[in-house]
Amino acid sequence: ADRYDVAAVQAKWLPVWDELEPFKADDDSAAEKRYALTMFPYPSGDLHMGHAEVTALHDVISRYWKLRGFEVLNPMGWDSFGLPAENAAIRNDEHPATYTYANIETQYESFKRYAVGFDWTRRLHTSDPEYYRWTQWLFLKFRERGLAYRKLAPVNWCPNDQTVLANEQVVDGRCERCGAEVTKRELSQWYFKITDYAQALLDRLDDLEATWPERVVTAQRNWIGRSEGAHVDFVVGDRVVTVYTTRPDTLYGATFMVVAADAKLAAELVTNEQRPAYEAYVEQVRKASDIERMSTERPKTGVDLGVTATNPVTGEQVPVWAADYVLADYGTGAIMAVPAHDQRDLDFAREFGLPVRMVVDTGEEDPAVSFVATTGNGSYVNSGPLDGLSDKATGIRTVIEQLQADGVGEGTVNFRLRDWLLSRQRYWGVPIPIVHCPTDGEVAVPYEELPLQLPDLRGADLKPKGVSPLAAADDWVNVSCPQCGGPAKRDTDTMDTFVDSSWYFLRYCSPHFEDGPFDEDLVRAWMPCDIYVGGVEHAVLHLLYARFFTKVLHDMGMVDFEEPFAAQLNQGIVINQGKKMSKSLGNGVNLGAQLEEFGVDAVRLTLVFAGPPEDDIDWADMSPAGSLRFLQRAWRLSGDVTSAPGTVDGGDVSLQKARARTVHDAAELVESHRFNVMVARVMELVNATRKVIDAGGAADPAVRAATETVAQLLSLVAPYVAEEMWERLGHQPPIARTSWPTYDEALLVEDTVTAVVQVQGKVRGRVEVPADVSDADLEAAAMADPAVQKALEGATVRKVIVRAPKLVNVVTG
Ligand code: ANZ
Repeated sequence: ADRYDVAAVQAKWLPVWDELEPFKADDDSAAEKRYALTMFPYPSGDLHMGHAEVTALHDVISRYWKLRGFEVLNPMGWDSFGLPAENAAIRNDEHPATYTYANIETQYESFKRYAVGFDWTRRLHTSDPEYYRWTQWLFLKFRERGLAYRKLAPVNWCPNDQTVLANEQVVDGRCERCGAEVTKRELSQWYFKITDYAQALLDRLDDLEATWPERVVTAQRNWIGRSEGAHVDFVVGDRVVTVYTTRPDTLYGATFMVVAADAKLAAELVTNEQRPAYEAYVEQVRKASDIERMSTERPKTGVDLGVTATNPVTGEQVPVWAADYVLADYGTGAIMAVPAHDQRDLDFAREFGLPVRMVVDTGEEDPAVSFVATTGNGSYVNSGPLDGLSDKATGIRTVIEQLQADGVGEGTVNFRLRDWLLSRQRYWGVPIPIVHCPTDGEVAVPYEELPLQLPDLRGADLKPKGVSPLAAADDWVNVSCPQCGGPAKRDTDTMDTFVDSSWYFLRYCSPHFEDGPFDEDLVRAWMPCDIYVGGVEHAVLHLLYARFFTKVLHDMGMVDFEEPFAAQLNQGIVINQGKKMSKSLGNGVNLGAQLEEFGVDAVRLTLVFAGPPEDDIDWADMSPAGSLRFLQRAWRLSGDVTSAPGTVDGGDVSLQKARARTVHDAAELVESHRFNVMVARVMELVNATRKVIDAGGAADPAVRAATETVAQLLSLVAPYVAEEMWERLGHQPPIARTSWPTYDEALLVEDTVTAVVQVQGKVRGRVEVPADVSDADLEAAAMADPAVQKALEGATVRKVIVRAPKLVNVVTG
C-alpha cells in the first residue's frame, strides 16, 4: 500500500520503546548534560490540547539535544495536591486520593501514547509521602533560618472556596480559581519570608533578560515593585508618624496626612471626639471588597482623625485623616498628601475641601484650578531651599540630604512584594509539621518523624468550612509535645501547592533519594535547567517562588547556582474559532478524538507547524488531515529508496546540497525556537527528494541520505512515522538514539555567478550573485554597486532591463 496504517504503527512502536527506554537519563554518562523541563500538570481529568501543544514543542528541543549527543534529562511528574483535585473529588463524592491517582494513571497512559520522550523512571507525584516528606523538611529548614513564620494578619479570603488566598491568587479582587469576590479575614497564618529576597530576586532578572521571555521578566519586576523614595518623620502629639514617599521633593506641598483607615495607627491617633465617626467609617471600609476600594471611579471617602501633624521642614501643622485609598500593608501605611502633584490626593482634597499648594511649576495650569495633578519636571516654587532648582532628581537628593542632616528622615527603598502566605485550610495538601503546645508554643515535628502523613479521613466531609478538615481528625490532631511530652495539638493547615512545585525540578535529579530532598552531586550535575517550557500564566507565581527556593537553598549551601531556569519558552494557547475553548461556548476540541482520527504524529506536527511557538493556535484554522498527508508523503520516500543501507555518499549534487543546507538550518532553527520553520524546511527536502526519485533516482545515494535525514529531523516532531521510516530504510530502532546528521561543509557554499552591469550599453560594473538570484535581487545588487552608482551620477534612470543571473542593463536619459 502507499499509505501507512497510523494505528498499527503506533501499536507497533510503543512496546518497543518501552523495552528500549531511549530517554532514560544516565547520571553517569560522560557526555555533556542538558536538562529539558516542562511544567508538570495537575491531574484533573485527561490530557487536553494545551498539554498536547506544550509537550510537542518541548519534545522538539529535548529530542534535538539527544540527537546532538547530549545526555538529556527530560522528566515528568504530577503536581497532585491542591484545590482542583479536592474540589473535583468533592463534586464526584470521592476521596481526593482516589480521584487524583486515577487521573494520574490516565494522563500517564496518554503521555506515553503521545510519545513524549520522558524518562519515566523519574516520575514523581507531589502528593506521595516520599515526596512531601521533603517538602516538610524544607519548611522546617526554612523556619530554622527565620524564613517561615506565623502571624495574625488580615488575609484574603475566598468565601466560596472557604480558604485563604495568596495575594498572587487574587486577580482584580477575585479568586483566581473560582472568580468569587475576595474578602478579608483575620487569621493566624504561616508565611515564607520571601521579602528578605526581594532585592536578590530583582537583581538576577537582569541576567535572565537575554534568555527569558520579556513579558515574564517584566511581570516579575512589576510584582517585586521596587521603588526608591524616603521615609519622612512627622510629629503627631507625642509620637512620630513616618510616611513613605517617592516624591520627598514635594514635601513643601504636603497639605495633609492620610493614614490607612484599617491600620492600628489610625485607631491610636484618633481623638475621642472623632472616634465614633472613625469607627463607623472603618466598619464601612471592612465591608467593602478590594475591588471597590481600588476602584478609581469611586468617590474618595475618609474621616478626619481630629489631630494635626508637624511637617518636619516647614514646621507647619497639617490635618491627619484616615482613608481607605491608603493601604495598611504598603510602605508605612501612612502618607503625606501632596494634592498638587498626586491625583489621588487631589481628588481627596477636592472631596473634603483641603488646601492644594503647587510646589513644582511645570508650566501647566495650577492643579488647584484644573484639578489635574502635575507630575512632571518643573521648577520648584514655595519650597524653601529648593526654589530655583528645576530637576526632580536633584530636588529629591537635596531634600533627602536635608532630612538626614536634621535626623527627621532618610532615603529608603520600598518593595511591593509581600511575604508568601502558605497556609491553606484545606485537606488535600502537605500537613504543616508543627505542634502547638500550651507550654512550649510552636514546636517542630522532629525530622526523623517525617513524613508527617496526611490522615486518611475517608468518608469525612471535606467541604470547605473555614477550618481545615484536619481539625476534625481528633486522633491525628491530639499528640504529645515533642519537647515536653505534655498534651499538644498539631497544626491543622496544609501548604499552598506552590510550595510543592517550588522544588520538584530538583527532586527529578535523584527522585528516589532517601537522605535528603535531593542528591547534591546529581543536582550539581544536571541543574540549572537548560530550558523550561510552559505557560505564561506562571510568569509571576510559580516562577518567583521557584527562584526564591533556589536562592534559599543556595544560601544553605545545598546548590551551587542561584537561578533554577537558564532559559524559558512560553507557548501560546490553543483556541478554537477565534475564542478560548470553554464549556459554555461548546467550542472545546477533544484531544483524544483528534488523536483517534489523525494519529499522534499528525496532531503533534500540526501543533508544531502552526506558527511561532509563542503564538496562539486557532484549531479551526489548522489542518491535521493535511499534516497526515505530508507524513504519508515523507513515509513513501522510505519505501522508494532502493540503495542498500550505508550508501549515502555522492549522488545528485543539488539534492546533496539541499540536504546539507536543511540540516545546517534545522539546527539553528531549533535552537532559536523557530520549530515551525524547521518543519517547513523538512517539507521542502521531502519535495526535493521526491523529484529526484521520480526522475529515476531511486538508487541514487543522495536520495537515501536525504530520506534518512528526513526521518531523523521528523523524529523531533513525529516520532512514530520517523521510527517506521528508519526501519524501512534498513536500520535498528530507536531512531532517538542515532546522532544528528552530518554533511560536507563544502556543500553549503552557494554557487555564485558574475553578472555584468551595463549603463547605456557600456559595461560599468560586475557583481557576484547566487546562481539562482531573482531579478529583483540582481537589480538591487547592481544598483548598489559603487562603480554603477558613479556612472549614474546626475543621470535619470529611465528603464532597467534585468536578465538574471547574467546581465543588467540600465537605460538613462
Ligand atoms: C507624596 C507624593 C507626592 C507621592 C507626589 C506621589 C506623588 P510607589 O511608586 O507605588 O511606591 N503611598 C505610599 N504609601 C502608600 C500606601 N500605603 N497606600 C497608598 N499610597 C501610598 O508609590 C509610592 C507613593 O504612593 C508615595 O509617594 C505615596 O504618595 C503613595 F507628587 O508621597 B507619594
